[in-house]
Amino acid sequence: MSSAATEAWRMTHFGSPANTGSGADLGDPDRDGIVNLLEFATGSNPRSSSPPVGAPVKNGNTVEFTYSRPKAALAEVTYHPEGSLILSGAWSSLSSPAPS
Ligand SMILES: [Ca+2]
Repeated sequence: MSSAATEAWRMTHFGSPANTGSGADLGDPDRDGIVNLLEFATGSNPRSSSPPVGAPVKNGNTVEFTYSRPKAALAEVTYHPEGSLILSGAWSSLSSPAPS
């Protein structure tokens, strides 16, 4: 992915707008298991180990999953949350989050 917001984000964190090396979309220079594209999409710091993206929380009979979506990423990233009732089952789309 390459656009104005992602290039600016790479400049801020890696000193270059290029989608290569440490700043590549699938790079994980802080080795926290979260690739740069997901760090950008959820607003975490790609140069410092971050906790997992969101955490499911039981609320009555539902499970809520909350994650951050920075405004800069909303213009460039399409979010498609998916879920499964069993770990070995097929994943299916969940309701899309409301824009914010
Ligand atoms: Ca990372």
